[in-house]
Amino acid sequence: MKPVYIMVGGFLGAGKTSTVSRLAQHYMSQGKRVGIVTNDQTTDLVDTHNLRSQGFDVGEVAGSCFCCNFDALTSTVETLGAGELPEIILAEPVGSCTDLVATVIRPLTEVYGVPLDIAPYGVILKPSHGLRILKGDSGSGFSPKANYIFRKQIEEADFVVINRIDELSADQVAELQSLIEAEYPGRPVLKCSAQTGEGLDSLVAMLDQRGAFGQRVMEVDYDIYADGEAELGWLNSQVEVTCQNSFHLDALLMDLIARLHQRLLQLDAEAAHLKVIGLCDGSYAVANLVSNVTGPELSLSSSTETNAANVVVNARVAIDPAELETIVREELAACSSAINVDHKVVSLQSFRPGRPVPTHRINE
Ligand SMILES: Nc1nc2c(ncn2[C@@H]2O[C@H](COP(=O)(O)OP(=O)(O)OP(=O)(O)O)[C@@H](O)[C@H]2O)c(=O)[nH]1
Ligand SMILES: [Mg+2]
Repeated sequence: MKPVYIMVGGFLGAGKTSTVSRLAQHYMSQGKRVGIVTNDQTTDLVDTHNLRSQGFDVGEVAGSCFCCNFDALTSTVETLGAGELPEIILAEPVGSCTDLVATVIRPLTEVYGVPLDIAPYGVILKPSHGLRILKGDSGSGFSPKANYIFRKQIEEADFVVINRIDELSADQVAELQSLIEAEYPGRPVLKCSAQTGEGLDSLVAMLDQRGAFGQRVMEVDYDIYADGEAELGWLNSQVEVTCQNSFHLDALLMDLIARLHQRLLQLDAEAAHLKVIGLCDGSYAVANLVSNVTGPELSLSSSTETNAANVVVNARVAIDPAELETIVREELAACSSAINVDHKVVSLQSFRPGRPVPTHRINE
């Protein structure tokens, strides 16, 4: 049997990692061997720490996206499993990438030497930005160029998943569905909650289908795509937090996210996704901000008091990266001093993503 390759696409903060985790649990509960590949423009990935902490076999492509470093994707796939490729490979591309059918799926079929069974390509739709972007609201939080990426992601999908239905009204789900169907006909629309697991069965059934999938190659204006991606300030950082007494890990992460949220609101700088993971002694917590209107959320509580933690911060915000770095450094200092803990920034990278230059592009 060829390993099944399942790529879970979607915009920054849409719920890709949460969905990958659900799918991995599902396939492992069926006795299947599962491997995951995460991806980011630089090192120190919250997603990798998060998925590894859940016990999954995770390989990481850090430093460039799957499309621009296709060989790193395939060589990372080959590190998964103990000497034998997993039966299920789940891959999460960077949430600001598009054109993945032409630059990843087709090359996996036509260039890569290892035969894979490629599942239909699904894109997770993020309601907070999706509703505003699909309705054409000028106040989507991002510029038309970033919105272009969001739309292109849906255009190339075999199917679309409206995520977070646990917090949407029936009217909101229906509105999103009709907006998707009107603009992108022919893509089945699933409704799921990666948080509660609702709709997972229909997602698995969709991923089991085979046929004319992974073939929606499209025209992409790489100038608009590059400008849209470069609008985002990107920051990854790893921080050591220590204290003579103990502190609440969850409270520290939530305070940091809440402070950063306030700063972004003051600057009218839209968060695409701010995520922090705190790790200590086998315990971990995750806090997120997926849009300025949504507000901070503790997506995973550790309920832990500790005197030392490793905190990883990943921020993707429509702001100048130097300004983002200043804000993150200031708020790390502020939330540390508020509870009398010491913090040391061990590593920090902030930048705008460079122009995407795919290794392969098969678009006929
Ligand atoms: N309420 C609710 N929250 C969700 C759901 N799916 C994901 N989230 C939350 O949304 C946030 C982002 O989820 P992720 O799975 O990290 O999103 P992502 O697409 O992997 O994000 P990036 O990798 O940064 O692009 C987290 O706080 C999740 O807990 C859902 O179905 N319902
Ligand atoms: Mg993710």
